[in-house]
Amino acid sequence: MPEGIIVKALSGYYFVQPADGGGILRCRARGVFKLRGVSPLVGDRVRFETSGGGEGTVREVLPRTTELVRPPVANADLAVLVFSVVRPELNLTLLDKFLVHVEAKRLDALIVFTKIDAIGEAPEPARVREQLEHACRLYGSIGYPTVRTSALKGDGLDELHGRLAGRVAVLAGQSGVGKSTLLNALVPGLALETGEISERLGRGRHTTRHVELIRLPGGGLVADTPGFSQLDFRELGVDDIGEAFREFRPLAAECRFRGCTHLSEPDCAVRAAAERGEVADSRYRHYAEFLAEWKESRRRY
Ligand SMILES: Nc1nc2c(ncn2[C@@H]2O[C@H](COP(=O)(O)OP(=O)(O)OP(=O)(O)O)[C@@H](O)[C@H]2O)c(=O)[nH]1
Ligand SMILES: [Mg+2]
Ligand SMILES: [Zn+2]
Repeated sequence: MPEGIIVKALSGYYFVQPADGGGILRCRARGVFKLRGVSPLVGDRVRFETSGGGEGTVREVLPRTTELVRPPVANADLAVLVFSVVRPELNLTLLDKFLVHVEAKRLDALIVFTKIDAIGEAPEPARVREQLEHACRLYGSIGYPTVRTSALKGDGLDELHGRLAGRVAVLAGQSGVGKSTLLNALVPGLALETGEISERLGRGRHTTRHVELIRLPGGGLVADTPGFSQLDFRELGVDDIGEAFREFRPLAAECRFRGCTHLSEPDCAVRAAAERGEVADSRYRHYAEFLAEWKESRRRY
């Protein structure tokens, strides 16, 4: 049976790109769910049958290497966290929150800053430039690669091509940060729908409504996704939060207590490092905030 990859799921149809390079087929997949209890996801490698006229049926979903719930994508190995430096403005709390989820799913992360051409239009451009410098230095020092881009001017696109080649990547970010615009700039001829920022709210208007996997000219696949900014920690364990903060890991071994939460225990190496400025203030603060949020969500559900 031929194999392919689901590139889009819409109104009960799965759009399958055959592995042999043929045209995309529109498939149903009812039997798969009845037989094996799996709902196919974008990114799934599948076996399918053709029934003529560009239609077919998905018969089998092959084992997944990874599985994300939000956005719903299978087999991704790289999360591309997309943050604009203006409109909407840079939000490091949200960035750290995304990183916790990415680490818990054992995906690699790449941080992409967008709209660098528009810094001059910010109310305080110098402050934005400084924030961006700081963020690149901070996340670079923790081990996350960062790329500064402008889809409008073309900055950073070659670097991004290099980082995405051969990967199965998934874009994640708030509405309006420029995910679809970035993909349009990366792929000649691609015309994903993009939307203006709401003047009143200063955010995007949720233009992209479904997940779609795009093939890059340099090899590799990238999923465009609907923007989101609400993420909770309900499905994570308390350890997932601590371990997600990569730079805490070597320090935590030096804490007096095993299982130290780094909040108020004596002889805590993480807190000491934060006090000395060796762990960034924002990172330690977000860690403590997320832990409190996690406790609160456990109490409520
Ligand atoms: N100046 C400038 N504007 C940009 C850039 N990239 C995107 N934009 C603008 O940002 C707005 C939102 O872009 P989209 O690509 O629709 O954003 P998105 O992240 O896909 O949003 P959702 O689909 O709603 O999640 C549009 O008005 C774009 O023109 C850029 O590099 N520079
Ligand atoms: Mg979009
Ligand atoms: Zn500690």
